[in-house]
Amino acid sequence: MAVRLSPTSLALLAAGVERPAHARERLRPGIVHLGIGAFHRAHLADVTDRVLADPAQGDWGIIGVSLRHADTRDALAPQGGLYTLALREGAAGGAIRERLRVVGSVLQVLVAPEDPRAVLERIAHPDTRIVSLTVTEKGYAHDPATGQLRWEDPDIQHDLDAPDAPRSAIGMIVHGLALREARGLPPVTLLSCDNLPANGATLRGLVLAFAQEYDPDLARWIGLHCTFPCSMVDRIVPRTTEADRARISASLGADDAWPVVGEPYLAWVIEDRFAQGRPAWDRVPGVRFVPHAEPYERVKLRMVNGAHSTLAYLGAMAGHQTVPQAVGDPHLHALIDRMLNDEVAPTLGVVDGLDSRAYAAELMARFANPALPHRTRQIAMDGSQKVPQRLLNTLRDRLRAGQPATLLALGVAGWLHYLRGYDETGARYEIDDPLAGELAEHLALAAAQAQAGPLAEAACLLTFRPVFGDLEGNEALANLLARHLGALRVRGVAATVREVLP
Ligand code: CS2
Repeated sequence: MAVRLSPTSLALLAAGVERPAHARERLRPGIVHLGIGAFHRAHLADVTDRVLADPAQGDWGIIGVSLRHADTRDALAPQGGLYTLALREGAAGGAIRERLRVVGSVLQVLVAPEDPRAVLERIAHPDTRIVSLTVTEKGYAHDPATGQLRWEDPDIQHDLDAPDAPRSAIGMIVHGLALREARGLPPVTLLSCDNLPANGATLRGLVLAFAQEYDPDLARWIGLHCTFPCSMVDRIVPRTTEADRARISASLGADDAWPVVGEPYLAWVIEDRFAQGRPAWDRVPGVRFVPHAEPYERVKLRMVNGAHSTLAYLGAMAGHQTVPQAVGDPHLHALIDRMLNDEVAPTLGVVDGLDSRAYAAELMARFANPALPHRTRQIAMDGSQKVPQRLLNTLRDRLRAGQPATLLALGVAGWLHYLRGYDETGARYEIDDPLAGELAEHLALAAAQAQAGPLAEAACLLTFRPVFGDLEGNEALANLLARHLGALRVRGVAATVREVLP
């Protein structure tokens, strides 16, 4: 049996595998990270690990927290927190290049449901200076259209009365900060790394709303002393498969129970507002500190994620399993290219150093990466939480300015069409979305309106407020959706795309 990846087996790994350059026993944990999934392990944890090589940075080790499941802890604990990051891309002659790097910045993983108090104590530990988050869009328990806290969320309700055993990320943060404040400890930085517009400001609004309800004095302390920098992260990180695990373990020369796989590309732009210092993350290529991250976030959400979701919905409906397959479809390729250059890029404003044409071209090449068979259905999940900032904000700007938004509307129609639960080959799938129940009811309501014509159906769809918000009643959008939905249902994705492209 092969040896397990761990601090003691590091020396035995295959030549060419990059390893942590720090003495692990000297590291101290300065960061608590909520939501230690693949995304986090492929950016913040990796970047931090590189910086830890400098002994002066040695107090920025990471304590990871899983808010739901024990699987990451169970995989990483026997490995002393070590795991492999595999960066993959296509190489000449159809070959695939894979670089392996063992990451050693994660010192421990806590599983919140098993011991929520341990997480609170970690947030309230004197060594903790940053609490970072990748909890995905739905982890914020907010209304995607307005950014307001969903008070009706059962976990939020629960957490208001459970200062010792919160379940939600927001509850965990507020109750952890309450301990800090009560103990006279200094404030911390709350760093959101999720794909939300103005993610720091959004997080701040949610934390303060919850804290205000729980204890207004605490809300005042948090508002005055803690900082919530916005950040934009860009790296494609598909879910690790069993084949990845087996292949990586074989090349490593040791078993890694849960490696992560991503693209070489990395961009991480962070507002430099930290309550108690920060790691020198910008020593790593691709990482920058800036005064305002909002313009970069807008580019990323609208270009990368807007295109990704459009490809995912239309691609999945056309029967494409993966993003490289979807973008290899000449119709979808042309659609995304036109959507990015004609409809999205003009909404971005002037962003320092951005050449939107080159950015779009690079993005298409990233999507086509043959070494990353990213599942279209993985990206398609949680549409209610993603579509507003990925497509609808852009669309809203276009419609307000009286500019065409036909292709963006096709992306939105692609999502609505996807919600029917089977693709053009007849294959069925589950709708994985926190609002799946409400959406199903609303779709049924809209379908009943369809007797009065496609426009009546589309107008009814736009009354789904958590997603469409103030776009309810927008006739231009209702017209576009009615047309696209009709075409997608009757003629399918390929014909619809052909028809909309000039
Ligand atoms: C993807 C993102 O799963 C998704 O919804 O669109 O995770 C995407 O891969 C990253 O944001 C790229 O930076």
